[in-house]
Amino acid sequence: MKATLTAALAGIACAAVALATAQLAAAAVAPGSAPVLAIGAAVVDATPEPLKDFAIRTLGENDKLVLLAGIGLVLLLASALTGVLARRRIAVGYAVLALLGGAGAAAALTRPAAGASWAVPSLIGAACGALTLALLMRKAAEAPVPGRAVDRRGVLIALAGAGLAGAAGWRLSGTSDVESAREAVRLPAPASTGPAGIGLDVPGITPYLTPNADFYRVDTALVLPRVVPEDYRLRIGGRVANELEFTYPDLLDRDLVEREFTLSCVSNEVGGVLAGNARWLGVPLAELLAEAEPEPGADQVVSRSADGWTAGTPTAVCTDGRDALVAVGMNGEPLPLKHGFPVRMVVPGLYGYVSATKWLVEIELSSFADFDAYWVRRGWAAEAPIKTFSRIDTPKPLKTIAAGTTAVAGVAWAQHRGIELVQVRVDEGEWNEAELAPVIGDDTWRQWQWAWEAEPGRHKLEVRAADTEDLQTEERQPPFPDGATGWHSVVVTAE
Ligand SMILES: Nc1nc2c(c(=O)[nH]1)N[C@H]1C(S)=C(S)[C@@H](COP(=O)(O)O)O[C@H]1N2
Ligand SMILES: [Mo]
Repeated sequence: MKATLTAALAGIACAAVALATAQLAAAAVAPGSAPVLAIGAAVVDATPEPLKDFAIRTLGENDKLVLLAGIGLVLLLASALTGVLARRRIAVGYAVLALLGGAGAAAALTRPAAGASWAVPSLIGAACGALTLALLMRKAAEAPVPGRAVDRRGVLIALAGAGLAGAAGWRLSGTSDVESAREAVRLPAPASTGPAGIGLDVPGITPYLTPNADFYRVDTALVLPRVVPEDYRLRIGGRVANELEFTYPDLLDRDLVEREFTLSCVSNEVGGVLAGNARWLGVPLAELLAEAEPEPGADQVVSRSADGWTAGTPTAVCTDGRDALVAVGMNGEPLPLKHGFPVRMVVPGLYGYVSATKWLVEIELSSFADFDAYWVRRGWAAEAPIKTFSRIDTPKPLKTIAAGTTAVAGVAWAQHRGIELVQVRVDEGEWNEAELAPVIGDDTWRQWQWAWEAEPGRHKLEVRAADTEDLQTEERQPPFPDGATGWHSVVVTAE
């Protein structure tokens, strides 16, 4: 029993050494090339749509953490079992390490941003794991001994060494250098500043401008891509007359514009919070495209991130006069790392997955016929204008409130069409018109409020909005494939 336990620990120690040395090697190659991250990313890409949707819905921003913890737990159990089996037949241990190294290398090589060197960390890890196994499980000198003798002190040393190497690798492949580069950035003053909206002041309402720290985050990146401004290049190519390339200072030296508008995610459910309103600073995308001169028929602007994610935006939308930006700033700061530092795209009126590429490194003119972007390949709509949405932020669902005058308030959005009307009703009665906050244009969300004389009892509140043309539809639709529809409702009790 005790020998089995030691063997299990030895298995875990070998896996830990393999992963730690791989992490250390990945710090030199690219953070995404570490085997667990590469396998995790491959799993994310291969996960069927309904499961991914379920994960985003139930786990929210913790989905990545849960995935990595899951992989970690599987590895822990598998390596313990391997250790036990390897004591009888050491070849089992070598085979599992080879399998793990091969899987890690293969997963790393299939990452869109990978070069041949991305296989190296997994292979180094597997080799170091195998060496550790050979050292820990020596042939027992005196026969007959059932299986090999496991070097117990060696196991502890291996575990400690793996801990140190892993911590060093993790630190080195982290983002602290990008963080300090970001802190050193001084953004120039905008050449053109748009109007600033003013919010309604109702307790519990979503603020008009979303602070960066509260801004929703959605992306496929398990580790934040590390893009330092010093090495930054934005390439514009594909079907254009002039290929262009810009450094980060090139972009900052241009006439920057600052505009407020709302970004929202296609995965947002009815009542969901995957939207934010910010002040974006950047270069008008239309200017860059005009200099590149797209060829006729190049109807899709494909934007690519440092980690190989892609979005496809209609060229016509990018050049129709709206504030489509190659953005460098968000609410007066350089873009936060999570939101695409140093450069991202943002286009008012389209869901993020077809327009808002973070860690932007390439703009390629193509056509919708020739290229499907990341989520389009997975069945989501190729063109995705934002659907009219309205939400009750206060009172909160299932709250007990005091009967009498109660502020019912929230936000509504229909970017680039604009919100014209918001209505609220109680218990499916008459619709009441809400008071709307003044807005600066059609591209930002609009706060609203309505004073409700709440009678004691349980009530259902419902909201709906209208843009310049249509009333928001009551028909419930899930986010897939082009955005959710339906009215948001909350049930509260007044006492
Ligand atoms: N590189 C990259 N950019 C990306 C994504 C991504 O997965 N990778 N996701 C997009 C999606 S689906 C949305 S809704 C927005 C969200 O931007 P935010 O995280 O800054 O709110 O980013 C977009 N840009
Ligand atoms: Mo999204």
